Amino acid sequence: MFVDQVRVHLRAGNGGAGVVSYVRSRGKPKGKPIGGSGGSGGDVYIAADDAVATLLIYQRNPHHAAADGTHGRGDLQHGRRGDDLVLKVPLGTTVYDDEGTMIADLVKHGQRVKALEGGSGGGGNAAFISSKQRAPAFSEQGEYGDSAPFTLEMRLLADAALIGFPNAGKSTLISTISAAKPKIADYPFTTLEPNLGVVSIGQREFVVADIPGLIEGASEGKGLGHEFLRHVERARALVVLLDPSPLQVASPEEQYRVLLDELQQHSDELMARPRVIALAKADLAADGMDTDLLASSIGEDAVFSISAVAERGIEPFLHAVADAVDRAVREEPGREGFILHRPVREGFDIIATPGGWEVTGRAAERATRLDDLTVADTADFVARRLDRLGVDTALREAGAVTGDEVRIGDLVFEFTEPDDEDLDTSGQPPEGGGEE
Ligand SMILES: Nc1nc2c(ncn2[C@@H]2O[C@H](COP(=O)(O)OP(=O)(O)OP(=O)(O)O)[C@@H](O)[C@H]2O)c(=O)[nH]1
Ligand SMILES: [Mg+2]
Repeated sequence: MFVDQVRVHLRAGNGGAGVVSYVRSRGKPKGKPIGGSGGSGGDVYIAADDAVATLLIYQRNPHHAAADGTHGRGDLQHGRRGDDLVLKVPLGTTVYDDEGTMIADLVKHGQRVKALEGGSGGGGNAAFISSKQRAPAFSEQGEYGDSAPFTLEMRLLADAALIGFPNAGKSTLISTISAAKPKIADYPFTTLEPNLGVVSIGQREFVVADIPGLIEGASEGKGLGHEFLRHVERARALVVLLDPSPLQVASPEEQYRVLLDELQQHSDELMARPRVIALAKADLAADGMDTDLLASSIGEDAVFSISAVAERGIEPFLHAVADAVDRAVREEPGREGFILHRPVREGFDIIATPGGWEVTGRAAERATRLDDLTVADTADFVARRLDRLGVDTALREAGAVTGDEVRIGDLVFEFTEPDDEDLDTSGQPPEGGGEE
């Protein structure tokens, strides 16, 4: 089976934690802080790689994660950064985020998009030494790495798509001109999934797609309409196969009119693609149908007469298809691919909850992820960090009053409105107040 869309669940690495550690010397229980910081978690990239042919592996195995950073240690030993995860995908893969926004179109080998950011490592107590804080007794935990589902879609580009009514002989044709061996039968809708085959003619090679048959109303979803048209969209050139068999309900002229009509209904752009028209099953028509007459009655320059079963007329027809593909490649605007760069969201949000308030956002959550909030020093430090971010002011403006419950990440505390005299401070505690 041919997989062209998968949903993967990816996770960036968590940051390692920082630690609290002090130089120990005899008689002095606490010396200089030497707790190392944690390493950051690995990022997640999605990268086009020409050694990967399909998305099949991800359908079987959709969960992937980058490595976590390791924790810091004493003696100022910092943790190691976690290895990045690089998810290799075939050239021509488009990446959608969970909201359905296309974040990248990866068409060239090595082109890649950073899908998720690893968590930062937490600072060790050595990272928090300052003039006011000579021996910080706290360290930070690592941030969680981001995680999210993504949809990968592989736009399989066939060079030419075989278009025709059900039973027109599309599968029979691809089985004679390539190694593809789809099921062939004398009833409509034998082909339910596209089959691709590589055709060699002279020095040239191209990929042909045999797709489900098309009937009147396909553009409104009749038959296998939408499936059909989705695959036609991806082809550079179109091969229209007309079936002169008396078993077809419509004449070749009528078939051509219906086919073109449906293509146009679906998208005007399809009408501009180079196309080659062939009358199939030439061995059936005893007296041979006049293809010149057919061409002029449908307003085209030429109609090829071919028989896949009798292998008649195939070679000139294939040269014409190869020419059409070449023409399409030349006219193609050249897909450069793109990667969407979005600003990292700064700041925080305040959400009213049934029990009180919740503060979300990376900076605010990070500010509270310290190691032991039961230590007074640590709690003070967190309070100052939140104040500096403007969280207190924002809560007050949102209507928080003393006694309301506030949640930030894992931390839950009671809101306290500042005393009047505190209101004119810039968020810094008064000099010498409360420290050490
Ligand atoms: N006589 C003759 N019969 C053919 C030729 N090509 C195909 N057929 C017959 O036409 C019927 C339909 O052939 P398929 O190749 O399955 O047609 P299809 O267009 O793929 O049909 P769907 O997949 O149902 O859309 C089968 O019975 C084939 O044997 C041909 O060149 N000559
Ligand atoms: Mg078929």
